[in-house]
Amino acid sequence: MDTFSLVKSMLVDNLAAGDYIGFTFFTGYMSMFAASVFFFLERSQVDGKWKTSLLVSGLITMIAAVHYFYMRDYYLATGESPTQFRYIDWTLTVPLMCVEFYLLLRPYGAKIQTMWLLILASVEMLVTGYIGEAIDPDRTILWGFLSTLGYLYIVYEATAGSIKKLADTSNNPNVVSAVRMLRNFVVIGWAIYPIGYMTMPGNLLDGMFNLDLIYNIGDAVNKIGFGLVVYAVAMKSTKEGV
Ligand SMILES: *C/C=C(C)/C=C/C=C(C)/C=C/C1=C(C)CCCC1(C)C
Repeated sequence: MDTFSLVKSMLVDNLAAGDYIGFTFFTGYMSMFAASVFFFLERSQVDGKWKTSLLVSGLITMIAAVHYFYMRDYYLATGESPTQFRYIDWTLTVPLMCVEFYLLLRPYGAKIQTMWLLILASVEMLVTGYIGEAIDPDRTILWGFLSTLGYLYIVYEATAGSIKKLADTSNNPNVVSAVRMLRNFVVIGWAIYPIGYMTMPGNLLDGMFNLDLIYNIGDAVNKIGFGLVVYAVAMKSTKEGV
């Protein structure tokens, strides 16, 4: 291969017209990248106690952007799901999303133990999901079920457990509404992932949708959305001086 075609093949030039799955890999990458720049730069606008939260928002989208960079190329080169990259990304970003809850509620008595339990549940959810997708695809339903237990624990914490209780007793309306919005992302936005998973061969929605399409949309909505909620509460609190 001559240098020109080599360079050309390295620069992804094979996004076919009508490849809407590839399209979402590109927009996922670019929107996540742009969101990171935004969150990092906006850190200077918010009060000191919010800076870590905004940093974490930016790290979540940045880690995702880097993985989308690779996932996009992997998908274009092979036409297959970049399952490994996907799960590496999630194993880093989902625990960081759990950290966002903790950071919001730390001033109101959130315990570090609560954060670790959320992280543990998210890792359980992702490890079992990965096994079902990549290692033991003959038993996707069993692994999907085990994964759902971890997910339900996080949903429980956010809707009725200590996260919810701490938010209620915080007496800070900004924090209450931010936690409520993050909870909605977890309950509604994250529920899109098991739907993607169930489109795998042999599972309940076998072939009904494309798994990558669902995961890509879910990632952009949830990761950027989470960051924007945190950004909004940080700006509002900074302006109001609370
Ligand atoms: C930024 C990435 C996020 C928020 C990823 C979230 C992923 C999930 C909530 C995945 C959940 C799954 C189940 C509940 C069951 C089937 C297997 C999974 C891993 C797709």
